[in-house]
Amino acid sequence: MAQRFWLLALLVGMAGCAKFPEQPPAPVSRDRLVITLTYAAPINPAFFYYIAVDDDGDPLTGPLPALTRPWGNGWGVPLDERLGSRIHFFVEINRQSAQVFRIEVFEPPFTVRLLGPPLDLAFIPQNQPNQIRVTIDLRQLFPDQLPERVELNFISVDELKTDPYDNTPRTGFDALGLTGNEFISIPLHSTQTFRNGQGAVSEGSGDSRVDALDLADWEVRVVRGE
Ligand SMILES: [Ca+2]
Ligand SMILES: [Ca+2]
Repeated sequence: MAQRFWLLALLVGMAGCAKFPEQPPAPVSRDRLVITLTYAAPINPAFFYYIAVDDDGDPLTGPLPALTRPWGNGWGVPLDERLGSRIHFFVEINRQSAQVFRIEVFEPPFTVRLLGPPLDLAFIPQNQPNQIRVTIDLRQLFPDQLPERVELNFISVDELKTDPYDNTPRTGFDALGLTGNEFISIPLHSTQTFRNGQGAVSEGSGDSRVDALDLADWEVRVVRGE
């Protein structure tokens, strides 16, 4: 009886194998963005650091920070045709961790979908880091087809402004350009590195009231299929 049971178990096991062959692990995407952000002072874990991405193909629109009412999603302006602002994806870095989100509804309260953590997150140096390096899997954002280019902004804020009646302008922030109202347009067609100062947008320290929010330098490395 016991023998019969084992034979049956073996047969069931084999049937299981035949039905569900072991799948090789899905290959990790080789299409990536490696973004390095350097701040004027060590990162404050309580502050919010965003990499905002616009993929509409229009280099004249891009992610802008929310500096006055209405407060957008608390830190950025997901959609405003008059300002030329658009944010479709973003990475949020807070409390020493990072998550990637997609904005799904372009109306308040700007419903988002969590896509998961980025491929990699590093704080450099380990002690008192003033640099954040995020590696984004481009296929996590664009599973079907990569856009020709994306517009990026690096927006850091000391708090999320969520009170719609809050009339005080934002003071603790930084983003690209002297006023924060600039962004960069990065082509994705080949492996290339883009650095601060190469194009029209030059970012330096001294344009934020808070050193831990003051973006001093950036680098974007596009990696395609290596
Ligand atoms: Ca755009
Ligand atoms: Ca700055």
